[in-house]
Amino acid sequence: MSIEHKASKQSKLKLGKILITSQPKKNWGLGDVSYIYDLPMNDLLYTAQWVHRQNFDPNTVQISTLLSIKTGGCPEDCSYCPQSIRYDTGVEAESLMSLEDVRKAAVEAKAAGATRFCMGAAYRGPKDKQLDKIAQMIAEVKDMGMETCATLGLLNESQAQKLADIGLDFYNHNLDTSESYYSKIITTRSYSDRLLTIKHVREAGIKVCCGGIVGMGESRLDRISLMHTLSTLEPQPESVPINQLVPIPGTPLAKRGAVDGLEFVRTIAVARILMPKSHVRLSAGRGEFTNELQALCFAAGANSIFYGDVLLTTDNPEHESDQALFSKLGLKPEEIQYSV
Ligand code: SAM
Ligand code: DTB
Ligand code: SF4
Repeated sequence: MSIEHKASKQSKLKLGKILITSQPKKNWGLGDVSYIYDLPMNDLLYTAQWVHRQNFDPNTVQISTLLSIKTGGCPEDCSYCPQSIRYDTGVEAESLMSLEDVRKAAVEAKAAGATRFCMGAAYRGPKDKQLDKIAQMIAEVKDMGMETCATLGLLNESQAQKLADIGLDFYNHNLDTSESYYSKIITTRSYSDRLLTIKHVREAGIKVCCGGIVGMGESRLDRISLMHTLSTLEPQPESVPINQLVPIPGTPLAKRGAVDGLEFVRTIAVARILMPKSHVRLSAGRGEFTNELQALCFAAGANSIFYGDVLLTTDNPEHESDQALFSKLGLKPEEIQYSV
């Protein structure tokens, strides 16, 4: 038996001068975000749980599965990435997968319980011919009754429209970090390039999946700034992946140590409070988390995971261990909510 999801009938919470409601707010100030981030942990977790319960069943987690449809050989210089051609990481460049192979992988993901299938390509941005092939993959996966997501790099307006026309549900394009730290991580494209792609996706009518990475050597202020930028996108992204850096030998960030687990939990809780209706996803790095840390992240408002033994090129927790964790925590997979 589970308890009533709504924590209380209160419609707001007061945190000092800041009013927390269960609805998305457009005008978060950087000072507000900083105040929330620095709250005593128990107050932060209570607030995040309160917001979460106003909007979601707290025992339900959305399940996405990733497939790298075009691996390696990417010309960009993202310092964290195993797929950049600039770093010697051992990831071989491959060509775009065939439609048949993508179909097989999607059938397996669906059988394993995924409700969203996310196709990733190591491109700066797709060429139109490549996009035509990917559009066919999206159509096939949709026909199987799964939600579709793609992450293909930069898109122009007409490319975003083409993906919308085929029925793509979500496009993932991360801001990765704060605007000021960004140039220390990537030089081959700018923060404004990223924001422009997100605008094209949004204007084409595709739902936005946008988040970042913690543990790249950024300060807490950079994490606060990233959360502020994400939460002031209008409308807020429907899906917010929070990655812990997976340090890849051969990349400039190979030697970065993970952030403290409790700092990661704070980032999740802040995302939940600022973006009350978004799915907040535990993304890369989960393989290094203990069950206890994952449980705290769910308590802080995370309600989505990547499920399956690999992410794009790196390991994810094995599906058996995720099933055991769900069982221990009494979590269940979210069903697809079709919009009409
Ligand atoms: N090439 C496309 C792009 O850059 O938008 C799509 C794929 S890219 C791999 C998607 C995201 O994965 C990146 O924006 C980054 O946030 C995340 N990512 C890549 N490598 C990572 C790593 N080593 N650790 C954590 N996150 C990583
Ligand atoms: C996101 O934010 N994380 C995912 C997905 N979006 C595409 C990718 C994580 C990649 C981790 C490194 C790898 O497996 O290559
Ligand atoms: Fe990796 Fe994407 Fe950057 Fe290419 S654009 S290096 S695939 S994160």
